[in-house]
Amino acid sequence: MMKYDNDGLHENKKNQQLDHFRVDDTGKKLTTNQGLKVSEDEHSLKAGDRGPTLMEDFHFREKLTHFDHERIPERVVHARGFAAHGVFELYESMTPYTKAKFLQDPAVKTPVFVRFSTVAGSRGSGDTVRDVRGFSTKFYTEEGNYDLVGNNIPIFFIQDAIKFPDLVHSIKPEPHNEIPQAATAHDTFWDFVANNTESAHMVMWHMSDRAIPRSFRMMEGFGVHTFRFVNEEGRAHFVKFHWKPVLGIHSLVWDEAQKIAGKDPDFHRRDLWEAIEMGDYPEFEFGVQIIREEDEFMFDFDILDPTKIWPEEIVPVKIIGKMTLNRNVDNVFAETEQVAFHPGHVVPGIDFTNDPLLQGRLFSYTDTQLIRLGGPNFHELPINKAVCPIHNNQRDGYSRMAINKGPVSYHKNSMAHNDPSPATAEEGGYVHYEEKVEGRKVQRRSDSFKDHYSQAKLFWNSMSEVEKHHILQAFRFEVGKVKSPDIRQQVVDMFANVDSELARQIAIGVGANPPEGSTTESNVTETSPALSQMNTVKTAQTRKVALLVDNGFNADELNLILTALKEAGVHGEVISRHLGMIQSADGKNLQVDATFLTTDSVVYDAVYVAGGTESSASLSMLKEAKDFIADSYHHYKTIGAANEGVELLTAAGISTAEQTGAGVVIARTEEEVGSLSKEFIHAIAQHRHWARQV
Ligand code: HDD
Repeated sequence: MMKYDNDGLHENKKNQQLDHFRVDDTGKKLTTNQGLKVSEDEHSLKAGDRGPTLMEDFHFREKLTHFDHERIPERVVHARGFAAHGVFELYESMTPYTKAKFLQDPAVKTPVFVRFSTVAGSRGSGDTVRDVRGFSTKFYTEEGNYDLVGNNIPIFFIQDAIKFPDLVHSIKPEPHNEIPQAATAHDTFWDFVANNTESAHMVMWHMSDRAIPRSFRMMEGFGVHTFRFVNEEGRAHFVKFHWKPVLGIHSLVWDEAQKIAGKDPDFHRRDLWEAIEMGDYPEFEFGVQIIREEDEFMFDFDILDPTKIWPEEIVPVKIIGKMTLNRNVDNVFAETEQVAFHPGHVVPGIDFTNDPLLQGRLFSYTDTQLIRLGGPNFHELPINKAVCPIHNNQRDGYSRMAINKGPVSYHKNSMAHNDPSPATAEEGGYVHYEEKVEGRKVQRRSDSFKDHYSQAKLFWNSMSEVEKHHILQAFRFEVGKVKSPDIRQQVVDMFANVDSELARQIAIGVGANPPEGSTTESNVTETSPALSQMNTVKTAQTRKVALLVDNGFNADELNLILTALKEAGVHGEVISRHLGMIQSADGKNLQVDATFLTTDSVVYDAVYVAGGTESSASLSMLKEAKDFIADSYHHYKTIGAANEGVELLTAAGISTAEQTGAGVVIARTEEEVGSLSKEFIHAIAQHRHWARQV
């Protein structure tokens, strides 16, 4: 019987389809893959108690053989990823622009599967490395699967797909020693950058906080390329796709990101998994930027150049729908690993443009699935299977699931009356947009793709002082790890074309010569406020707070805080010396969630120190407790304390007197305790307190 679905989000067509494939072993007897019940699973069949194992033991052979073949090649890029199911809902019909069925009727809910990823690291690498994040969405529409295979950065390193293998070879660990893993802070990457100047804009984003997101739930997504919307009348518009996180765009700080990579390498996947399990369903609004075909050449950048954004202040993002991720996968291999995305999986009403990066991607993605998933039938895997019927003349191949009936598997024919027959546009057949194309065959960069620095400068201009400082520090870290002085110098000289002061500051940090003069510096003075994370949504919802508590705490005060946090949708975890129960001064029990040994400040958004003479005195003796608070402070996080808890802040070296207003929220009187929780939650919503960054 189907579960009652009170919000209509869970029971969609894809979920129902997947239900046929889900297997639950609870209460079942062990069988072989042939269905034979097995009577022994610990001892192989041997000739005598101490004798050799017999070939005849088919169960042993099957078990070992399957195990020996359990691994498939990881993705050549985006190997480490994590995914979830959800639903897409439209706010308003896009009929004037596109005939795509899933973008017509706001009543239609489209099932989606979304995979987030890092790019450079292998499957077992850390989550919080400095890297671009993949953001791939498969819409299971009634007209077939539509894949939006994007990133959390709106542009790309290169303009032509022919350079993709070179880019990736330079980013990946160096082949002679496979160092470093999942990091771009090494010679080959920066050598590539300095010799391929179209990467300048992307590198600015990559050095910014965008490359160290706080959560998959708190980053934007972009289709990057310019696509085409085509409506029922055959009229086309250029379109760019955006995902906007409802929780805002927030990042880690670099020191914290590096520490999390050791303390909890699964930080981002755990965050997504737990949010969905707790019902904090991640939400992203879907936006489109639209340009009329006749306006193609109106801009001072080429709208087909994938190293360029369409500034939102010039071409506004129209929000047209929302995606909610509401179900974790049942099996990571079957779903997250076997899902096969492809920018070429389109539906009628969505078409391509001549962006040369997009054109090359249209080849690469099917090709890679053939080696990764072992043949041409990967579309039959449950996670990839469309929710509409599939009929064609393709047959056979490894692991074919469909049993196609009849002798005819060719077109045209008379024996089967041409079935399956092509559909007309009116019947939903995909008709490629009839773009007029004329020209000579050439192998060169279009003149309109040659400006590599203007938008890099626009990005730099749009950053707050805090963000600029982070970018500079990231350059100094990354380029500072480059061994070749020549490459370090080349990078400094290249970024002098963006901003000479930035280049001079990088030079100081990495022991290079400052750029001479500023004659080549881009003269762009505009800003795009939409690019700065300072202007994003601020909310405390779904944030995680560590409550430092020990025996003898003040139960009334802590309860006040815990209730307020819960009401604000903030999650509190009690941290103490040991697991189990601790007792308040008036004898109330409290369950401990983690200890100073099993967790760390870096995995929380804020810290609160409970009052109570005994509790505070006990934690003051503990170096780990003081480090916890000091680290939170150095990572600009909100710190709260009441009554005797304030003394622990002092013991941790935090001057409470001066720091009021910079995210240190304290209460010493009964009255102050009353308003503390409100101030504390407001401070958490600020994400970080940059006033401390001096
Ligand atoms: Fe790509 C995977 C995003 C350029 C070739 N790419 C992959 C994934 C994402 C992107 C999110 C992971 C999909 C998943 O979760 O399974 N790629 C991008 C974006 C690009 C881009 C936003 C530029 C705008 N990619 C790009 C180019 C090529 C590729 C130019 C080759 C010509 N990408 C691949 C690939 C991958 C891939 C090798 C590896 C695994 C896969 O496809 O399924 O084919």
